Amino acid sequence: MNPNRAAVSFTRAAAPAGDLLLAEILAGLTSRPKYLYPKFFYDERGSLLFDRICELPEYYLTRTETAILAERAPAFIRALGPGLRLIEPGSGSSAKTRILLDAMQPPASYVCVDISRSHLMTAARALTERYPGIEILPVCADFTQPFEIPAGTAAVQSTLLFFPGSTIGNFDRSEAIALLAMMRGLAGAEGRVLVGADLRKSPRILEAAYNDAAGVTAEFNLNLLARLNHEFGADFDLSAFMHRAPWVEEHSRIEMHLVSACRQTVHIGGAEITFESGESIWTESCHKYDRAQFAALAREAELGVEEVWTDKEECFSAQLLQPI
Ligand code: AVJ
Repeated sequence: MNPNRAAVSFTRAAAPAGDLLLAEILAGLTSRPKYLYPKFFYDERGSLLFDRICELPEYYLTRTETAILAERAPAFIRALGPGLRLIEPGSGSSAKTRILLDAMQPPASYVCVDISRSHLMTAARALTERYPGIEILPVCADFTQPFEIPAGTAAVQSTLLFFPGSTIGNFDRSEAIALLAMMRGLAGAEGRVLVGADLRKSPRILEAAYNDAAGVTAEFNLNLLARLNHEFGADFDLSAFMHRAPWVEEHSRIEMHLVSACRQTVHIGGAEITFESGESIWTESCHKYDRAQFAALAREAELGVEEVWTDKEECFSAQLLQPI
């Protein structure tokens, strides 16, 4: 009998959050340029496709970050001692988090926050089995909106906000600062924020990572349209849109787009959306920073860089931040 079983309250995670908001979708599709938020990628199939992206030879991010964390995180986590509360916005399958959970000393808790309910629940169940000494507290929420942290039963001595994967790169400057400030607030004056940030590098390497030879990233991007067809009875013809992911130097980011191959009209939620040939839906930005740019960003959120953990090639960084 697992003593923490009762602590994993799946009803707590039952608040509506993962469901697409038609209003948000239509606002994006009727604006110029057309856009959809990357959070919409993560339905069940999208979450699974993202997990496959993480295994691709070209997608160096996950494997590099995992190696950095494996090297640096255990000693850091152990030094924080018992009573640690780990909070992760956008936890997905929580794969990398296990490196941290392995080093945590009971009593401790892990608040995993994700927009994809099925993915969150599967991960939370597995973690409850694997970590009987850690209270697992899943929250199904869109972390770009206010969400509540469940109280839990373990006494909290310190809080670590964990935001890996370069998810921070999906947000433009003001949104990224707001998110970092939100995390600083949750961490508290004595807490820490650990953020994974992909670093600027050769455009060739970056473009390969988002245009993989096996076409998984294209499938992930196009799945957004499949999702609109399923969930809103839209009539997107997936074969009439092309995945494009160029490096845009001026903004230091990869931009993911779905480009219309012809002039066409699509129906969704009672609206008619017309695409010119070559017109795109902007689905994601993946900003890449250098050390100084990231430190400046963090500073705007009143966070100082305590340490930067990186790999030999300085491909990826884990930025350990503290309130200033
Ligand atoms: C989940 C935001 C880290 O920006 O690299 C992967 C998403 N998009 N391939 C990223 C993504 C296309 C990914 N993050």
